[in-house]
Formats: sequence, C-alpha cells, structure tokens
Amino acid sequence: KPKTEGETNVITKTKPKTQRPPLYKVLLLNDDYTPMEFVVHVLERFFGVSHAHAVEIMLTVHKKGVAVVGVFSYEIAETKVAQVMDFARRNQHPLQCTMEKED
Ligand code: TYC
Repeated sequence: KPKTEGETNVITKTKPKTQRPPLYKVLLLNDDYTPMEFVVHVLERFFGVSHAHAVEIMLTVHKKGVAVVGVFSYEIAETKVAQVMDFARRNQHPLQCTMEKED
C-alpha cells in the first residue's frame, strides 16, 4: 500500500533482557585503633591486591573514612566480610568490614 502523507512506520522490538545477579560492594571502614600495617595485610591476604595497591586503599580509608575494596556476587562478598571480621576479632582489632548492594 502506498504511503499517504503523515503516515510513519515505527517498528517496536522487545529486547530480551539477560538476567544478571546483583553485585555487592565490600566496604572497609576507618577506626582510630587498627594498625595501618594490619589493614594492608588484610587487603593483600583477602582481596589479592599488591602491597602498593593495599597501601593506597588503606590510606584512602584512613583519610575518607570508608572505601570500596571490591565488588562481588552476594556469596563471595559475604565470605570476604566474614573472613575480614573474623581475622580482625582474632587479632583484637576493631576493624569493620561491611557489604552493600550495588545500584
Ligand atoms: N586509622 C587507622 C590508624 O591511624 C588506620 C586504619 C586504616 C584503620 C584503614 C582502619 O580500615 C582502616 N592507625
């Protein structure tokens, strides 16, 4: 059929959305008592970062109060938080580690 004036063909396609699991940020919090070297060790040990990067992250937390140390699936994030909290408690440091859903 020939197009008449003012007639427009609009094709609407529905894109199938691939479902991805939500991600969680693992946060490290500053405090006045945990030694800087302990925090650096925690970052190397549980987050697999280099010594230089661990120092950088630790100093960011020390100056800003908090920093994201990694983004993981719920289960991995939960494990990291538990490992850090357990290690801090066993060494009698008040270091706090938490997780938060990514927007
Ligand atoms: N603020 C601590 C100090 O001066 C060092 C520190 C850094 C503690 C990072 C916790 O997540 C932390 N000894």
